[in-house]
Amino acid sequence: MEALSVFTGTSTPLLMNGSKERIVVIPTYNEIENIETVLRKVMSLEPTFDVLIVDDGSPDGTALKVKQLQDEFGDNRIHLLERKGKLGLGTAYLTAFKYALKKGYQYIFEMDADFSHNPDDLVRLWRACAEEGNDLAIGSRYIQGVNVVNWPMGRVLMSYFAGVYVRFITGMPVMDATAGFKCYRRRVLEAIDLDSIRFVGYAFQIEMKFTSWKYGFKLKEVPIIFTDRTKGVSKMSTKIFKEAFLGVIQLKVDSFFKRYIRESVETFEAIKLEPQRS
Ligand SMILES: Nc1nc2c(ncn2[C@@H]2O[C@H](COP(=O)(O)OP(=O)(O)OP(=O)(O)O)[C@@H](O)[C@H]2O)c(=O)[nH]1
Ligand SMILES: [Mg+2]
Repeated sequence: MEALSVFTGTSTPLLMNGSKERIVVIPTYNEIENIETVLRKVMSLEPTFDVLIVDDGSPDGTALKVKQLQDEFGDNRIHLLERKGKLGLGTAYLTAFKYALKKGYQYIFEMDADFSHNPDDLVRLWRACAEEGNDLAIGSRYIQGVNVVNWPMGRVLMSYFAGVYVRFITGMPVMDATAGFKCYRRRVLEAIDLDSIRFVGYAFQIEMKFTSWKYGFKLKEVPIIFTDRTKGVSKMSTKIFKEAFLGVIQLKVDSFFKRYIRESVETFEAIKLEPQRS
């Protein structure tokens, strides 16, 4: 049954079935070696973070393990969306964002399952939004030197120069454009037309930051240390790389023809509000 919503005068409905604060979206494909440890770690954090796993039919039984942990922690703390096949990171996140908005979450996080992102940093990302008034906090590898552990030099250079390239083409002042460790305030995801987001890989991460920035939201890079996965297999491919390379130019060109007007905004002093519809 649909949750009843009460309009509060802001863009955020209060759900009658209990509005929740924080949810961490973790897309998974064959992460059986990491999933239990990462879920237990997130469940132990203070303040509490709920989790939404989007599993793309992992043949290694990742979803089954998630269900066992749901029995232990409750399906109101660990949520699971199962999709039939490997449909890509971008659509996994978009499906998850819609789910999290519908459930009433205020802060929605992106994190990988493979411990490249340290779950303890979720608290720092949340604080950057909740206490410092930012709308999108980005766990950044390149804001204080280069903080990448155990990646081959070629991959570090590619990732670093991807950021330089994105800044050069788009003008967006973000050092780590492909970062996938983030905290969104819900109003960012409410403002963006999620169905218009078209990229799936690293370009998806760039597109979400670029669109948030164009809408005038406050982005903040929070320094993190990124560590290469020690368990499981990488899903990085040259297709993902090509999509990002050409996608950035496409994003910039399209932005000349697009108007970024927020239709539903909350009153917030740090943000210059667009005129609201009566
Ligand atoms: N649902 C879903 N999750 C995916 C898909 N591809 C990757 N993932 C997950 O997305 C997260 C990031 O993928 P990774 O393979 O770690 O990609 P990466 O960090 O660029 O590469 P490595 O660190 O080298 O593995 C992990 O939690 C993966 O399990 C996909 O098609 N669908
Ligand atoms: Mg990874």
